[in-house]
Amino acid sequence: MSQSHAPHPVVLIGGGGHALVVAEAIGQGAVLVGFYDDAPDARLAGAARVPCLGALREIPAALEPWYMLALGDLALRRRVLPSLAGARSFAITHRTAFVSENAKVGPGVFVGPHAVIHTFAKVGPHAIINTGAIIEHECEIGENAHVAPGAVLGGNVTVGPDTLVGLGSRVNPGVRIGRACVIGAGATVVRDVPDGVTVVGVPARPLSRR
Ligand code: JB2
Repeated sequence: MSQSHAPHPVVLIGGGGHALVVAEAIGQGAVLVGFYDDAPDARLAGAARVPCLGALREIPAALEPWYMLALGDLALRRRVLPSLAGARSFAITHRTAFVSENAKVGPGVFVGPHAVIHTFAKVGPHAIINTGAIIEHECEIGENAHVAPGAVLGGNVTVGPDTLVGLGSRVNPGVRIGRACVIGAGATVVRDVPDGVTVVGVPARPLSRR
């Protein structure tokens, strides 16, 4: 978005805690005009005085402003995405984040404060690279995955779509994590994780199958 033009109107899908974080990272060139959430008094309305434009089911088929998914719940984000098929998403990178010029970051990705996306990493659409997360060289992050605050991925790690890599966890270089997995907070992942599996602990071991 060029700063020489009028700021582009944008909306957030979600108005809770994650939306507060995303709203604060929106830079010049975009202006937040509202959010959609089932709770009209969601925290974005109260704390940041952003208007609620309607419930999630009321998102117009031809949504004009560009949108950013700002719900933290990955399953809910996945359920809402089809209603946004005709709309245009955009990526938000906090001004303190480092994103290598050789990295590829898809539409709708949020990169939080002090996050690092290193050289030749690829981040799929609508992924969250949250506060202080480190995505080392050549990692591949799937669509709608969430690398939570303080998580560290060594080089060449693969994270599947809809997977949560929990707060402060560590993933050894080259490990492959499947789709819809959960890596528990503080876990250290030393071997591959199949689709749908939750792992916890140091070293991380399976807890349950979703
Ligand atoms: O079906 C629903 C639903 N529909 C709308 N389930 C849930 N859990 N929430 C729903 N919502 C709306 O999502 C709620 O009305 C509320 O405004 C918002 C959830 O806000 P909350 O602050 O609870 O969570 P969040 O999704 O914004 O943030 C979570 O994920 C972030 C990544 C939190 O765990 C944060 O701490 C975290 N940083």
